[in-house]
Amino acid sequence: DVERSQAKTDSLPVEHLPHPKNDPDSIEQDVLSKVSYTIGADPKALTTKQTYRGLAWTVRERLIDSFNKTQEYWKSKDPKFVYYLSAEFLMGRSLTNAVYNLGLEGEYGEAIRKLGYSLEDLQDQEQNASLGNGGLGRLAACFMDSIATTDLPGWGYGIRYKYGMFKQGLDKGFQSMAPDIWLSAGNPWEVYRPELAYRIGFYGEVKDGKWIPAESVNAVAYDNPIPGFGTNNVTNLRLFESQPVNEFNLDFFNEGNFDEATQEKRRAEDISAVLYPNDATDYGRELRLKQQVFFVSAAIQDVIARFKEQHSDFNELPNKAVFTMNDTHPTIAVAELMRLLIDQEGLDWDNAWAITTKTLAFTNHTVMPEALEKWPVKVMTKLLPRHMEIISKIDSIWKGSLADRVKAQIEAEPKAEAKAAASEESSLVPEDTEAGEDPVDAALAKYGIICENPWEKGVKLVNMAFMAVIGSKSTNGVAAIHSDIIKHTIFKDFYEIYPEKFQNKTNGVTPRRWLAYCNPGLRELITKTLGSNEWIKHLEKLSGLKQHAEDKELQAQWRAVKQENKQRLAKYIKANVGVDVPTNAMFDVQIKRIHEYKRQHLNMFSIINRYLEIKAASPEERKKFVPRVCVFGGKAASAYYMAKKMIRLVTAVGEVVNNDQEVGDLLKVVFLPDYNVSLAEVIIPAAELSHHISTAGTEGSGTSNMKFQMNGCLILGTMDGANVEIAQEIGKENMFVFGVDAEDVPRLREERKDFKDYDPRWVKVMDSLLAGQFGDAEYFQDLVDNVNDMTKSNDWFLLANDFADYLRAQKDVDELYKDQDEWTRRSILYTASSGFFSSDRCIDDYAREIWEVEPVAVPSS
Ligand code: H2P
Repeated sequence: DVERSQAKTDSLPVEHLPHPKNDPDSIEQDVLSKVSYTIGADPKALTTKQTYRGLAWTVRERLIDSFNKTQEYWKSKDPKFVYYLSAEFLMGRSLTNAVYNLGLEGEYGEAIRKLGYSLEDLQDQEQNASLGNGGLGRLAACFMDSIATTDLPGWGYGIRYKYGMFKQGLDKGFQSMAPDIWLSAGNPWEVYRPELAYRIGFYGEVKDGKWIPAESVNAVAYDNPIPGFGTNNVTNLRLFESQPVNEFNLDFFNEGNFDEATQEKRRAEDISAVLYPNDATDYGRELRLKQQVFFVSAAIQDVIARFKEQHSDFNELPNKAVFTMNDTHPTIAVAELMRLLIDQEGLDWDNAWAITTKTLAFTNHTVMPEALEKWPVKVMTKLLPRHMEIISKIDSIWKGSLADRVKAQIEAEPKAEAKAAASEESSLVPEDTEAGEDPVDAALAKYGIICENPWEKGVKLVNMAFMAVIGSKSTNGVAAIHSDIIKHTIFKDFYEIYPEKFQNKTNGVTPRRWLAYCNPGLRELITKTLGSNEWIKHLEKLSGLKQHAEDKELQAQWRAVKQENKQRLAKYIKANVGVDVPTNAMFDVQIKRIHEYKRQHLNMFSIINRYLEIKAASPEERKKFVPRVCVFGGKAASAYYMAKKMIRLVTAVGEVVNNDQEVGDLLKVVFLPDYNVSLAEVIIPAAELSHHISTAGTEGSGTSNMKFQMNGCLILGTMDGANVEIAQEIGKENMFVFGVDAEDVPRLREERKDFKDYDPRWVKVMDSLLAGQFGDAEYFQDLVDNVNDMTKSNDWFLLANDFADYLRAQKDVDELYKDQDEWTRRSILYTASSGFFSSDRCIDDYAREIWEVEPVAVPSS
């Protein structure tokens, strides 16, 4: 077997391979060599792009060098690993991050200078790896950085989407979408592993307990080395590409049947083509499920294959591996791990179940119903017949135990009392059991994995989140308030049965990318003030800044850094959307996925109000306004009608306001298209005020709030998600807090039908929109109706309710901004209090309290 035979390397000096040298001259030589022999360019006439590519290949070599050593060392130690399963990894660019994390910024800086460039020039040539949508994917990327930095044996697993999610543009102010062709110039940050291919089956039938898929693809691996900071460890993000088993049908082709000749290839490639294909069609929905089982199966097969290299007893698996299911997308892992253990490894059901429930962990990131996936049993049975069998069995065992519990409860308490006690904590008997309905049936209908679709009678669904809770060893939320909410709402009864399974892990972000590298001015100032750069790895050390917060000299330097960052952003705005923005104005930002619960439209309504107030003011009064530049960024999901309208609202208002001579520099409104990691790295350091204004109880955590905080940007927010903990760290009085509390939301929603208490300013804003002051009144009609017309909708996210208090908070912001010393003192305090929100802290919490994985640092050789 030639393919499997080993090359005769015994006599070769493999130990003495020429490891790359890291002095500037060697790096420069290396770049020229890569440019010539890898890129094939003429080193005497290099373009910036070619120089970037050559340089990136040199960094890649250094990464791989440490990557190989790390993997080899880990193999020799055989520690327990965490595997992070995620449909999204929003990595952004790699160059700067890799050079700095490898600790080679000085050497590379000099080598690049000799070539006539700066690191910034070259990094701008790199395409963003936008394999994610928003916070969920960026959190996964931050976690990879922290897993590597804190020396944890841990890998990420996901999909190598060929076209990312989509590239967002603006077409006459409306969102336009195009494929994100991010791989067009090749990708030096990945290592293709054609020899690592796993077979993934779909459709077909189960005969005598054996699944015979009707369609199969290969999941082929690409490794993305992830360097830690201040360590030798370089870990791995393994992404899979879907490839056909049979690439090309020559017979069809020769018959002139060209389409069919490549049909299998196209169907296979669809699976790893785009993130979140539009799920408005049946094929789109099925494709999403295919994607999920595709990467989950490949990942688990891969882990089992490596496990078997060193072990033969599967009872050892939970001591060697733990999988985190990042939200519901990877939750098919419960059925897939069961299937592989039973069908391929020959374990019996009970043994497989015991292993599965010790090896999987589940993180819930949101209570939004659209993200709590429920797959129709019909779709699941067609696409994954064997999985469906397993799920049905899990469900029936679960329902059996649930029925026993309910019966026991009913027997323990007389009926009337059982009903009364059903209200809060201690009963599985559903509160809303209808008269005559059997309480056991009612409980099973409510908490079963397989349940009836409430909107379509007779249609059965698989509740993936319920399966995840039942099939894993722990379930956690991503901020204290969110973890509490899920225990009392979506997973209430599971919490009652398994209180010990539920945990909180407040999110964090990596201070490398989100402070040290994106804000070099502040990095230098912090390091100078603290006398060391240890804070980059131990973020809690930032608290040392507190004692300097009132130092006038530091405040002046702090402001100077912010001013420089504002200028950089102003330049970007001018270059990309053509608007001149004054850099003496307050830079006021809201950047995140566009969604009604995140309430970008609430922000817009307050901007319209500001505009109307400026217009109504006399020239003398206008001088009192604090000038603002309002910046928005974020994508609307392809099938999300209202979110697209929210984008148009920003651009429509911008078109009027930015061209109004009377308003001049007092107000500018810009929407920056194609918001991504690199753009965030420009916006966040420049921001002075940021909005985190979701209706209380709706945002899982938020992570941009943490990034803004680290960069000394003040926060205007509701008591929601991690805002609550940020307020605790900085002192609530230092944050601009407004809006109702989460516990009041259900009641207020009930009362909405009778809401009449509209603030007069709200009425004016709505009227201005409906009168067409910002163009096309008809287009904005349903956006307005949704929040303003209780006969048509009920303002579910409580905009009208929170509006007046929001304006009050905005006023506080303006007043404080006039006192620049106090503003800067708070800004310093924000940064100083951000230590808790490092993803290093968060990962450490996961490692100790859920994963039970310990650091294994590669020693320096
Ligand atoms: C989600 C939540 C955020 C959370 C993030 C990471 C799904 O991200 O909504 O509140 O911080 O996961 O846990 P996003 O909305 O940004 O896509």
